Amino acid sequence: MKSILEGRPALAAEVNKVAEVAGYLWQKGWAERNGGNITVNVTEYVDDDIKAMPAISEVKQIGTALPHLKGCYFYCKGTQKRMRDLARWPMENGSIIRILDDCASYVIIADSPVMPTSELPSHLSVHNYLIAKGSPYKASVHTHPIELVAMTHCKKFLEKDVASNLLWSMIPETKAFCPRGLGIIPYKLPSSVELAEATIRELDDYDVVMWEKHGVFAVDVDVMAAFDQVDVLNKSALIYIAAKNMGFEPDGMSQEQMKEMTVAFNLPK
Ligand code: 2HA
Ligand code: ZN
Repeated sequence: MKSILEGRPALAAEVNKVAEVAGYLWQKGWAERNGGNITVNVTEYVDDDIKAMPAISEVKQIGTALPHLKGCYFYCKGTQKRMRDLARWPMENGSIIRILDDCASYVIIADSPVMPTSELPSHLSVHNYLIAKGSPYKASVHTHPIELVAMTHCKKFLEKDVASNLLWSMIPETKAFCPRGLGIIPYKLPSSVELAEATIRELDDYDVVMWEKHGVFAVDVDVMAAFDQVDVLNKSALIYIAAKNMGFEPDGMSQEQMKEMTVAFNLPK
């Protein structure tokens, strides 16, 4: 069977980026079993032949109407699929879906009828919100980074921007490459509408939000950039832990040094 990626190098490059990131998530220990999910808005790579491709699934309901997704196409990790398998076979562990004109349902169009992630309603709600806002962001990544999740088991790190300020102060690159910091969402049932709604509200102020005692949800222009933001934050958490393991509380960069960074690199806050 011919893959939708054949003869479409730009679309193939986007899907291959998802596979590369899925491999990193597994290697980092952030993607046990089927943990985590990735969706990418690939509408810009869709040609007339793709638009004419028949559905290979029945019509599925999203569970909510998302008016800005009319005619959009997404690559989605499959439900119950493993990141480590997706890393090698992205079109067997994920699929491309078409949102139908009612904006409340979708069909799978390629390559095989792999059902999308259990977090599809929250991922698609986020994409709907990003389009409504005119954002250039096309990718969303949910994963379980060990040290960042561990931090959410401590109440002080759940207060607004306490974790952000600590993580920024561990190494200059974290503020430079994750300038909006880490939003915090108090514990909510995985896959719930409440979690999706809270995530969207928090994405107004942050590119990476932490679901307490569960994992992060990150958005950016592509899947690699979203991964990078989580990676720099978790690197900072590792530096913090390394210092604690050496037996001291790390000093952190001073507020002056952080302000100097914000001005020198023209960062948002
Ligand atoms: O898809 O991580 O939160 C597996 C998950 C759900
Ligand atoms: Zn999860």
